[in-house]
Amino acid sequence: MSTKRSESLFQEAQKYIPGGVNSPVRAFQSIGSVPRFIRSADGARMTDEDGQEYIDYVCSWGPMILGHNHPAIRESVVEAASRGLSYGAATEMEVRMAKLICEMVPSIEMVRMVNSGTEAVMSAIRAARGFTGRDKIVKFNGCYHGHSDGLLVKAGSGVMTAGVPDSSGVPDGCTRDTLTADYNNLESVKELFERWDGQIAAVIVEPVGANMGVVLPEEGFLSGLRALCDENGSLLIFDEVITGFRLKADGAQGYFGVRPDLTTFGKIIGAGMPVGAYGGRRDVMSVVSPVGAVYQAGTLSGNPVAMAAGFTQLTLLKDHPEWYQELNARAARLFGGIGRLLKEYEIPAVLNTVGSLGCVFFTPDAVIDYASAKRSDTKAFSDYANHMYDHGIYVAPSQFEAMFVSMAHGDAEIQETLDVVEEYLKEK
Ligand code: KE4
Repeated sequence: MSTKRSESLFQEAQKYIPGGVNSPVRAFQSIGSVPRFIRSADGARMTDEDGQEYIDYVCSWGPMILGHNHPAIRESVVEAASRGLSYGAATEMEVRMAKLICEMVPSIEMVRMVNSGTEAVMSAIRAARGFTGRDKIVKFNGCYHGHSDGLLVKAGSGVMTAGVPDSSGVPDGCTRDTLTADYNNLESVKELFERWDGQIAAVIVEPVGANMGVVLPEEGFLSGLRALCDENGSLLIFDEVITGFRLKADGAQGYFGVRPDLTTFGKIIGAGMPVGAYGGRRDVMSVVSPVGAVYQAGTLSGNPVAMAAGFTQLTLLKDHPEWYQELNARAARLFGGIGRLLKEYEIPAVLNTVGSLGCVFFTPDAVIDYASAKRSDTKAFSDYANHMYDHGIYVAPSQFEAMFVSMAHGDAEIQETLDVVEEYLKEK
């Protein structure tokens, strides 16, 4: 499979863009191969600049749940763009989008559009701090909530102390109020509430961890967080940038039946256009400017062209709840097939899946949190991923990401993928 054009573009790109990419994971560093420069995409497939076609399981990291280049979404973008790209003024489409999100997700009484998941999380945390008058927040090791300073944090020396920066350029002061706990470990959260009694504004969690690979919440974990926040007067924030509108129309909160106070969205909500949002309880959202004292703003927030894309995708999902059963059934066929092959060829690997999200961890042990995820054999993953790329299957170029299945992945794509996986595993 030729990567000549991608290689030359990558060389050129590195002269002008740090690492040659506009987001680090796209550099394919962790699998040590040439990042494929994509030229076009349609349905479940993408074509790179060398003319190679791939079945795509990244789906732009989640947004393309209905597949690439969906005709209704494309037409809505073209129509909106024909009337202008941006006005910096209120538009009817923003009202329709906000109303639709509130209709689809019962916990959302009010919502504010922003331009990325990072911005959604940063703003939700500010609103939680403004509403509670408290400074501390709790996040979980292995969960990623975008690149705002206060969330680029890792566990401090003593787990009871504040987080320490997990990126250079982030002053200690920015992470001093960020406490870290372990996913699926309610005890580690209880200890923080005891140590920082009355000071914790919010707990933020990915209701399904999807940035350490896919890690499912164990029975009672999410409801336990709900109870702890209620007992301590703190807010529960679900970061549904990945799970929102994916697991169900009302996301992971609907799927697991736990109601957060605030939710952050991204990805699917924009259908591939740069859109994020945060929303939830009316009393909490009422602290946000210009109504309340929590400032948050954005030149292109609610951009009419981006709203058209997101509104069309969300409307299609709302009007076709049966698509979730179909999507999850297709994903089950794919992941079930991979699971059977791993077993048949006695590969030391585990498969974590939920709905149309999945991840193969090259470790023989259960992966239930960041520490267990990190025990995976990333060399084995890299070997597997490169085989998949070389045989026309585009998986995430990192062990610590997810596979995304879309409504455009049909039996043909699933069978083709399983054939490539089997070809790889039987050589092991
Ligand atoms: P963005 O700022 O990248 O739109 O969203 C940040 C974010 C927030 N919360 C969750 C749960 C997320 O998964 C993300 C971003 N996800 C990554 C993929 N793991 C984006 C890919 C990338 O960084 O290029």
